[in-house]
Amino acid sequence: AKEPVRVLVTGAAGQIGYALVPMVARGIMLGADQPVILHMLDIPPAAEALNGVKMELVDAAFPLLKGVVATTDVVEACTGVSVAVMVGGFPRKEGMERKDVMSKNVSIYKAQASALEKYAAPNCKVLIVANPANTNALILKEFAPSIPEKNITCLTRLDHNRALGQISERLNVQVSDVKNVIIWGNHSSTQYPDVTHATVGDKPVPELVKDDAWLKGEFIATVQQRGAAIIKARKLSSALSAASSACDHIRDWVLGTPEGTWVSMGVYSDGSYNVPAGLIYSFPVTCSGGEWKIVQGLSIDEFSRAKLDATAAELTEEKALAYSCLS
Ligand code: NAX
Repeated sequence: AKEPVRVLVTGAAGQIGYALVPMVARGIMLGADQPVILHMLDIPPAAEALNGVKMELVDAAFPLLKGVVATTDVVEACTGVSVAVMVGGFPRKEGMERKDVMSKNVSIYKAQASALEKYAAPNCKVLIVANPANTNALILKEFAPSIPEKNITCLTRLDHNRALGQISERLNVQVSDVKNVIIWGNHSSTQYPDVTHATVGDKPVPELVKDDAWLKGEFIATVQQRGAAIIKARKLSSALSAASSACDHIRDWVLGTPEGTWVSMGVYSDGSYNVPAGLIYSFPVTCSGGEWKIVQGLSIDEFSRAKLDATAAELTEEKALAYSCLS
């Protein structure tokens, strides 16, 4: 039998946490043969709720779950973890300035970076879900210099999966038959959902949809605004789809992407596709042997170029705002 892997979920008393921890405990993230020990972190006002989640995990009697740590202590939470899913953060509240929200998250991610660097297992893989996801990931990277930058990523897989879902509904095909959409850039409304290289079977999606105006207009806007549409309908933000996509992200990263298929991940830019180096930016990636690689050589038309640049510009500005919160 395999040794258990320690998985950290921060913000575990929140609504994504509540959907995510049972998925991890059922082997959806790391595989049906991989035992896990869950480390759940939240802040003191949520400690009692966090303990309730722990009680439910015990009650669910998951065969793969070999232990649960529920704590408000960052050091205890980070100790020995090989996977860290960072869902906890400071939400934007009515009337708050962007800079104030950024400032709160910068201090959270700075502190958690240091704890992960000191106490996590070597080669720990980190996924940031909490918004602003790309920039929180960048801060974590900056304040955990001994964690390799290739180990720090942010979640855009939910946007990727939303794009797959929209194409499958439009073409009335199985979502599992749609492949190779791309989310470029920021997990925000400037993200660029790109189907230029997407396929169903061996056919290009643009040829099947035969409606360029829809692809360049409504499709993009629907994916970009999907988070807001869920809030409007549910009066709560996406949770089950976010949790499921976080499992997809880690699973593909650890176990590999299928031959001929890529996924979208927010990763540290090396300047590929003329995206400024030093941003955490969503790219198409393939994974193998526990490492991601940016898919190279895709053609970028003029329409796409402008979209890639616009979302990069937003991230450059967010980065500057984050840095201004440090001083
Ligand atoms: P909730 O408010 O339900 O849960 C957040 C939890 O984090 C709370 O229990 C809170 O006490 C905890 N928390 C706050 N500060 C903490 C800290 N310093 N350490 C540990 N825990 C802390 O939010 P939820 O709906 O679960 O969303 C969580 C985050 O995911 C938000 O930032 C949200 O914006 C972001 N999202 C990101 C998505 C993505 O695709 N990247 C999509 C879904 C989601 O909107």
